[in-house]
Amino acid sequence: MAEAYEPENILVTGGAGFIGSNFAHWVVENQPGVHVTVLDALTYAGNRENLAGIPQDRMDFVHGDICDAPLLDEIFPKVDAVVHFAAESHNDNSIADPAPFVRTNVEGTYCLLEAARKHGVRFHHVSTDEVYGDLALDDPARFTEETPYRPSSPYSSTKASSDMLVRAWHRTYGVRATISNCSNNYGPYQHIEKFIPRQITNVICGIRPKLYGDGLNVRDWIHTEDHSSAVWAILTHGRVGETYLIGADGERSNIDVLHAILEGMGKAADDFDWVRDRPGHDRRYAIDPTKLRRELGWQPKHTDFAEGLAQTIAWYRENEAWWRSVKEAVEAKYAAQGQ
Ligand code: NAD
Ligand code: TDX
Repeated sequence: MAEAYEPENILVTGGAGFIGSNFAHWVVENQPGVHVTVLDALTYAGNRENLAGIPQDRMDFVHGDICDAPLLDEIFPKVDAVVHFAAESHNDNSIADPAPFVRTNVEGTYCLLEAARKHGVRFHHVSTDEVYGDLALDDPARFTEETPYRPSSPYSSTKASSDMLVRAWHRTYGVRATISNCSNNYGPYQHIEKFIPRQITNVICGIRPKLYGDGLNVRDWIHTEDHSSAVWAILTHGRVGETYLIGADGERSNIDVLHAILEGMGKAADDFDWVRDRPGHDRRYAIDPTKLRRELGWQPKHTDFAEGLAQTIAWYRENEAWWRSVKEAVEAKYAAQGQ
């Protein structure tokens, strides 16, 4: 474990999105000496409401774009570290229109790295296991930090590109950077375009859930709160220049997850529609989190998926006002794609 690094002022990009807002809440609740500045463009995926309840003296909110270099020059002198979550994050959107993915994920990360270099700010880059491509269902292997990059989708290829930029800026310019590649997150505040909240809100609305392809694709689920604690462990105790994989041994097929949602919401196991598969759909993701656990002693708290899912279902039931106004448009977009 590296000597502890203790930031006092952190910039959280994408802090009004799903994982970034959960991270901002986690820091405010668990790290009393740390001040958070959120920078978020409030795209369709960002929602100021996600940060409700955070005391004013603990957080500043800046509405702006990570590609705006003059704005970064104003913010960076006030922070010691940036934790970079901002991204276009949805695979299906990247297939329909890749342009915003290249801009935000590649150019945006470049702009932040240049600002970090200029102002001597530490950099934690939040990335995904999708940079490693996919594994066969019968392959005993899991991804490790040594697995070669082999991204499949426009989304994952832009995330892979951003990881490469971070590595180069560390090696060439000495930017003090760490990278984490995490598996699929679930929990509160996730946009209803994503698999789990889409199906939960479908059931609430009386729409049949939609399963792509043969439903056997496997994702390695982790609760977003465990992602937050892992990112904090890497930022404060990780070795500069290193990559850490984050996962919580949560491999499940999509059809198993859907069956758990249907059962948890009182529906029959066959009460869903099979729909068109995602082009280039990755078969299986699986993380070997040995390095993170051994080197940093990190442990997930949410090890019972059924319980985490039940809490997530309850959250979407109790927070209908948070998602209801966008449901129709999300489903219309999917319907136009045959999904
Ligand atoms: P999200 O789509 O819910 O949130 C993204 C946030 O970034 C939004 O608030 C949006 O307004 C903001 N944003 C987008 N473009 C911006 C720009 N140009 N400037 C400033 N802000 C901008 O995404 P998420 O699911 O919370 O993912 C957050 C990060 O975690 C991403 O980098 C993603 O690649 C990574 N990640 C996600 C998962 C997952 O399961 N969702 C898993 C591993 C890694
Ligand atoms: O309606 C659906 N039906 C369905 O079967 C949707 C929306 C998805 N799926 C399938 C596709 C995937 O196999 O469910 C699985 C999960 O889909 P998503 O929620 O779109 O997630 P995924 O594509 O796996 O990517 C997610 O995890 C890695 C995040 O969106 C990424 O940002 C992250 O990097």
